[in-house]
Amino acid sequence: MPEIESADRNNFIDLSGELEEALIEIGKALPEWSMDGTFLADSTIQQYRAELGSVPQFRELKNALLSALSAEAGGYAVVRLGNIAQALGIEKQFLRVATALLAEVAAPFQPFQRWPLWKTIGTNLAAKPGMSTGIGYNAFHMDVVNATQPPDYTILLCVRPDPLGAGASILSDARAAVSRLAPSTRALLAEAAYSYGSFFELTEVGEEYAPFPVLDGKPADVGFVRFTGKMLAESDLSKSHARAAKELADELIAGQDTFTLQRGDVLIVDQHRWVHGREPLADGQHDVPEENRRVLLQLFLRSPQ
Ligand SMILES: O=C(O)CCC(=O)C(=O)O
Ligand SMILES: [Fe+2]
Repeated sequence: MPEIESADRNNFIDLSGELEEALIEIGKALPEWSMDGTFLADSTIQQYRAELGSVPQFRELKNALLSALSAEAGGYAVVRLGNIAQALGIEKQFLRVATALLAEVAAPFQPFQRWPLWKTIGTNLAAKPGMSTGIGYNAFHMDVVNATQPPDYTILLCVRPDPLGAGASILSDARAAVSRLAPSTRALLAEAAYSYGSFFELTEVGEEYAPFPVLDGKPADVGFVRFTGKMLAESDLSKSHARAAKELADELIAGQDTFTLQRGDVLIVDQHRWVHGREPLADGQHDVPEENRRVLLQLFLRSPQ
């Protein structure tokens, strides 16, 4: 399988060797971060910003990232930090560099109270295959779909891809998919008739939203396409609402981008515009020792109000 099947390469941001070298040095110098409740502390953001400000070419990287995430260009980006990961390992120093970069997009936070800022998503052979740690197809969804204020961005950092070569990421432009639907389908999706999942131990994402409309009628910079393919299988939807959701699911698949994250890749997804998911991991995971299985780290960003 080619590494990128249909993704627009402008969404993939490579760093010059010079910038990589500089960020490796910065990684060794950045202090530990502090949290202020569920958010990265403002003092840390200021400290990290000051350090990055001294790096030649950092401004260009930031501009490339913001432009890949802009409404005009798309809504997701992959920043390729593999060489920095190679030099620093994906441990504290590397995570400080990645956190510093992401803090330039919006405020890093962790709404799941029991997880650290970067939450590990490993591979669990006993998990339901379609769940985040499972080995199956993780259908298109937005994260924290059943909240009144889901995170504005979701971030997935690849620590280790599936060693058997599968588990590609899938991304789809939810706004474009909705625009291809019939008005009658859109009308059904605008009804508060959908629900999915439980809601507990969450902060800074508003209230539980159940039932919710998939289409909230708000402009793309504030509203969401509150969709998760998982509700098709797991929620009790009326026939007509289920059919409307299935039509949206099919359009999301028809327009999907597919690519396999490599070690050190940081995927940033604007949840107001794009949904994400994962192809199944390869067969044979039982023969892969646990320490070699796929691992991602996840965090979220909150845009200024
Ligand atoms: O495994 C993946 O690539 C995606 C995981 C995911 O979307 C999630 O945990 O919310
Ligand atoms: Fe997700």
